[in-house]
Amino acid sequence: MRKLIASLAAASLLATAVPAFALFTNGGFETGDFSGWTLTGTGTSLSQVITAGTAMQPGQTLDINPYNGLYMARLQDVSGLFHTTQLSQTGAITQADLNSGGKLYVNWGVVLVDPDSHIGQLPPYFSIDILKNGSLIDSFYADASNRQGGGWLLAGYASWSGGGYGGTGDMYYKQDTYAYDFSSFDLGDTLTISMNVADCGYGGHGGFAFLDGIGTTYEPPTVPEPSTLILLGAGLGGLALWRRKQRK
Ligand SMILES: [Ca+2]
Repeated sequence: MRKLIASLAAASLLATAVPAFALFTNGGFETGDFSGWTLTGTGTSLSQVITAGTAMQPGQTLDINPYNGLYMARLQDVSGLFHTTQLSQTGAITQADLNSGGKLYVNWGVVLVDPDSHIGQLPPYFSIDILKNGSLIDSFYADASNRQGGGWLLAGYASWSGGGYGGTGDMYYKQDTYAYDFSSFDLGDTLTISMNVADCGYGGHGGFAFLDGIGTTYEPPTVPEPSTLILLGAGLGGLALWRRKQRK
């Protein structure tokens, strides 16, 4: 029986893992490392593949766990000092990719420190670039100035110093899914994705990004919404009350 369950589990893993990330290798970081990806920039050594047990950054109060499976990538950390870091991979479009609906998905999140201190002047940011056969074809950009785009949550308070620089301020977090329609691509065209995160341009305010579920099948991120947390809290509270009543 145990053998049967194990083989069923393995079969279902294969069934879901292969089509989800057909375009890219290790699109969910489930190898536990950056295999298949190219990591470049000045924050390379600050970046790692994290699990639910990975320690939070100093000052971070909102725990951010893998969006899909057991692992996800984190680019950079809470420190400033002008880091910029890129994670990229190039894949050739297969028939399976075209059959999948022609969209590329990225579950992303980013924490940006003190985004209002110099609005419009080199704030920390997150961006995604798409290249077709080596030429830039789409760019997505996010910074937290004035909570651009909505959906930003307070994630803690950063207080960092080093190398003659320092930065303090609220840490703002946003999680979303980026979707790119690659129906203009033909079989065999190459698609390069480059995901970038940068500290502010004055050396103080850090930015760090989370990436998971990168592929041609949408994998909903497992992120508890604040409203879900409240409902869960209410549910647990109700259960505790019911238990207390049962005991009497
Ligand atoms: Ca994952």
